[in-house]
Parts: sequence; structure tokens; C-alpha cells
Amino acid sequence: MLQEIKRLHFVSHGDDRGKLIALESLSEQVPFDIKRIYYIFDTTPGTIRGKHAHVKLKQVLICVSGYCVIRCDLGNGKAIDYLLNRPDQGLLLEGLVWHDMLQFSKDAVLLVLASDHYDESDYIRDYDTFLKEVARGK
Ligand code: T46
Repeated sequence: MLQEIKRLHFVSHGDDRGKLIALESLSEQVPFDIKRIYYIFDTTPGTIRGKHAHVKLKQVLICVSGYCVIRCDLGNGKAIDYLLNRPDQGLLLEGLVWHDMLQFSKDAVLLVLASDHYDESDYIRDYDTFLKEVARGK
């Protein structure tokens, strides 16, 4: 069973006008066909979002403005915090990764590229079910 969390570094095209980052489907940075884009902003201070894992969905998370923390848990009792605070960095989540998003700065805009359309049946929102699915996949 594949469970992947990977930090991504994007090439920035800069000149005296500023910077530009281009991301394409099925590239090294985005190893899937992008079917959906959504973004999270105006987050209530202190809030924790996420609290779920996906069964099939692959996603690249990019904090294009401000910062936030992505707390990832592979079901082994060790949660790891990834700070996203640069538009030229991303985080690839693939397979069963329980994730929370927290510590959003006031100006945070978290952009997400997703491999599929929205489907609530792909979410595991119960932590014990998540642990059972991880154990089943081993
Ligand atoms: C994830 C993390 C990183 C839609 O109608 N379409 C969509 O594409 C999405 C993503 C959400 N929604 C609706 C469903 C809920 O009524 O927007 C509402 C908030 O969604 P949710 O509570 O799932 O949001 P987060 O921030 O907890 O999680 C989101 C994504 O849903 C999830 O896939 O991995 O961001």
C-alpha cells in the first residue's frame, strides 16, 4: 500500500517584473492529472481543518500566500508537521495520510491541486476506521 508525503520544490521563473511558477499535470511536481483545484482562505484564527484521510485522491498542497501547518499521520502513531510558507514549495499527499491543516496565518491562502472531482465517499473521517484501513493495507 502506497502512503506518500513528499515535499516539492517548484522552479520559479523570475525577472525584473517578478516571479511566475507554472505547474502542469503529469509532471515531476504534479504526478497526476489535475481534475480539480480549490483553495482555503479567510481561516478562522485557531481553527483546525482536515481531520480526515482520502482513499484514492492524490493532492498537492501549496500555501501561495502566508503560512500554515499540515500535520500528517500515516497511522504509525507519529504525526509530522510540515510548514508551508512559500509559494515555491508544495506537499504531495498520496494514499492513506490522515491530515490536519492548522496554524493558518491571517493572510494564508492554501491552494490544492487534486487528482479527482469532489467525492465525499473518498473521505475517511473517523480515525479508528483510518487505522483499520492502514492495518488492512499492510
Ligand atoms: C483535503 C483538505 C486539504 C466541495 O463542495 N467541493 C470540494 O471540492 C471541497 C474540497 C469541499 N467542498 C465542500 C464540502 C464541505 O461542505 O466544502 C466544505 C468544506 O470541506 P471540508 O470540510 O472537507 O474542508 P477541509 O478544509 O477540512 O478539507 C479540504 C478538502 O475537503 C480535503 O479533501 O484534503 O482540504
